Amino acid sequence: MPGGPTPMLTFHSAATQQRRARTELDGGVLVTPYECPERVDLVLERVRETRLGEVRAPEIFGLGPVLAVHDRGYVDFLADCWNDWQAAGNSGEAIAWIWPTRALRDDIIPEHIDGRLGHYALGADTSICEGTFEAAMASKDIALSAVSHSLATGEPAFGLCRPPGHHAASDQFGGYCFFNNAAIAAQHALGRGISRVAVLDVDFHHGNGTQQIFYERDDVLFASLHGDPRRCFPYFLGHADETGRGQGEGFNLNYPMAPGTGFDAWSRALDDALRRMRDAGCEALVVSLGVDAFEGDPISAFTLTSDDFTELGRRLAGADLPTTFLLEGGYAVKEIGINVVNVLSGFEAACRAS
Ligand code: Q9C
Ligand code: ZN
Repeated sequence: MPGGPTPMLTFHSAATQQRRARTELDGGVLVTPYECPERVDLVLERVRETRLGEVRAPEIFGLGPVLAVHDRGYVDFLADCWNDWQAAGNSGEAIAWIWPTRALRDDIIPEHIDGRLGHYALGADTSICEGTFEAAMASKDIALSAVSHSLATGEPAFGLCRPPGHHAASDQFGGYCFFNNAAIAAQHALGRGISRVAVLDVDFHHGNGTQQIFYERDDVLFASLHGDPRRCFPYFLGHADETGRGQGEGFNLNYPMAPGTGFDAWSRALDDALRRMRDAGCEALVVSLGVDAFEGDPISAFTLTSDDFTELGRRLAGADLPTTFLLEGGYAVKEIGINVVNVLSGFEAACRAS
């Protein structure tokens, strides 16, 4: 075709920046969150600078696709949390501080906002502030728009999601995530004539939320490459022996790796995951694209280089599936645009070459 295939579309919305949290509990102090709105500006700038392709606003999908993977009470909690927290007379941002841990009951959801926060939070790292729900709504619309475009055209698409999603479980937020964008997109794909979808999570952290949502299902193959939970967030999920349950047995693949892991070992895990996706007959691919496996990431511990991200893109193109990239983590803010767009242009270059 003259001029080659259609360049990759990026879906973006300024509404993702309505979340501007001021506080993250980190090392016993409240710091400015690593997951900051500038991340989106820099990725967008790089998309434009490299002429990756057109940037489009998302369509509005409402709550239907959210409720297909998240609990109704959880979604209501997120919608009301900031108001309820303020109404209780608090001056700072909403931070969970007590949980239904092993010695307590978790079957009665408290009425008080402090108790509700503990019920619906998986950690204390993620504060809820004004605009959080609105940003999470925009983020899932971006994911849904990207996957819809990819399935309709067969072309790859990039969802510039923020906040990220892969730590969000069916009824819990944390790890900077509220709605599980990748899970929402994968579920949406299944409603559109795809019978099995692969979610490949290359973020440094284990995608605990995506794993939990699909753990007993065989229509979504979830594979995650991540820092060993013995030493890395989220600490309590992501071990290699978590392979799925019931119908889902064999459809959850974890590749935990030691801090310090570089592209050699990391890409062997990647190739194995890609082979398993092929063997399982997956018909579409959703990539949870965190770039915090980067050597310069301030809160992560792998040593991938910017060039390694280009090679990652090339290898993903080898799967030869309709592919949707959704932004997850990546906190080396100065390099985030280069690293994300390297994956996307590596993918495009490999598609053009074949
Ligand atoms: N304040 C994603 O990459 N926080 N989330 C560790 C403690 C948890 C990362 C630092 C890291 C969550 C989407
Ligand atoms: Zn991460």
